[in-house]
Amino acid sequence: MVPDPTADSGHPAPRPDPGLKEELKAQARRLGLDLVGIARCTVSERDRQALADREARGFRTTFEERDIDLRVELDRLLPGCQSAVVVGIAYLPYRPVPPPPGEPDGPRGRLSRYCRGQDYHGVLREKLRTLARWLEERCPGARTYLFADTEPPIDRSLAEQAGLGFFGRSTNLITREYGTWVFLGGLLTNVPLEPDPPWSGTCGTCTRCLDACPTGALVEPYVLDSHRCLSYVTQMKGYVPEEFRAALGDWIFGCDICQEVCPYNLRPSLLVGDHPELNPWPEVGGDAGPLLERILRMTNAEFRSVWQKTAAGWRGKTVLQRNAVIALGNSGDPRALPLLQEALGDPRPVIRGHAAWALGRLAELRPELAATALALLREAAGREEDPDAAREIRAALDRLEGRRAESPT
Ligand code: B12
Repeated sequence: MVPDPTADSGHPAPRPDPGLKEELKAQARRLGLDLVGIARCTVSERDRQALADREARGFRTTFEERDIDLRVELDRLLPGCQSAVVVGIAYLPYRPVPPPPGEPDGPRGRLSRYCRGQDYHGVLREKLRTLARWLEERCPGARTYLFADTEPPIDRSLAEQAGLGFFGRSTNLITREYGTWVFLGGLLTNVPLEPDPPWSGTCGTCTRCLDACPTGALVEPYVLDSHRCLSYVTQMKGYVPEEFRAALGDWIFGCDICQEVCPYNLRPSLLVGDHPELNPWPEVGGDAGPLLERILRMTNAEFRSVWQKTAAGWRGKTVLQRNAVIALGNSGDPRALPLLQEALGDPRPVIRGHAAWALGRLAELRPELAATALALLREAAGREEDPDAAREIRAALDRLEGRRAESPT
């Protein structure tokens, strides 16, 4: 059945209106949307192919819509869809944020820039909803479909088509003004709007992102094996595959390595965002990052009142605490030892299991702690009843005992 573009409004489909596009863009900027461009709602065969290849190679995550047609045929989402109004909001902070005054010192974790302040989804959605209402009032018969990360459209592809930036080899969208530090979203609409020209930026011969990725997740330029990407690893539930634990270093949610090394993000002319709500919160440690001890000991109430309001909260408290345990091991800081001892007695097996690995890792980095770590692990092995946690403890013991046997006395 051919969708009826006049459906549910009672108005005829909106007609081209030459002044509308600039008015709409001005309105978007007034709302604090830093970048705005228009794309046509045509099917991109590159998108379809990229999604099919990704599926075939096992690179799709469970965070994405499975139905490829729904992701590329945009009028399935909004019948009669003519244009995509694509927006970007810059999140590189405009001022430094220190940790809360008087906070004790200790090993800290690193949060990716995208989750240090208020959850961007809410910030972006509110602005987009206001923009949608404006368009619907300004243009009788206008209908809109909002997208911002969690909906089927491929946000970066629409942003590229709308002239906001170009696909870098890291698969991140690189913008002229803010480099990659932008969140993307937009509105599909049945209003016809003149598309903007794409920006033909290029990575030239640069492969810094591919070279810097500690897990080799960028398997080819423009192709990410999502399951190797540390950003994904910090967001997965359950046991983190061992090969990624040391590579995580101090990252406890998300990873910015491929963005930090990008020359487009290192230009002196790079602009910063002016959105205080997206700036790092002191409650999550400001620019210094959160104290791992605080994460490990946080209550459900603290999780709800702080972390759940950032983009680092959606996978729950246990995932964050598991990541903090891994980071403690990687810290090489002797102050991590009593915290890991505590984690080894946690009621959740997944925390005990990672604490065992982390103790082993700490002892590897600080050989003077090996005897204590061994004693703690042997004690834990004697009382552990959960098979997965017991396997982790055994593995940590084997590695430590093996190393001690090898090392000269
Ligand atoms: C699933 C997902 C993830 C997964 C997989 C990421 C991925 N690269 O696909 C994981 C969890 C790993 C992830 C990580 C991150 N994500 Co994410 N993620 C998404 C999500 C929900 C879907 C992505 C998707 O559809 N991929 C599908 C495939 C097809 O895309 P692709 O692999 O990039 O393929 C394209 C290119 O490779 C290109 N291409 C292919 N070949 C060629 C050849 C040439 C010559 C060229 C030019 C291009 C090109 O075309 C393909 C599309 O047609 C989007 C939101 C959304 N709905 O779009 C956010 C989104 C992409 N994520 C975002 C962010 C911020 C991140 C992180 C930076 C977060 C962090 N700091 O930890 C990292 C970046 C990691 C990385 N290098 O991509 C932003 C990106 C903003 C930007 N400026 O690019 C988005 C758009 C969310 C948003 N609305 O703001 N993410």
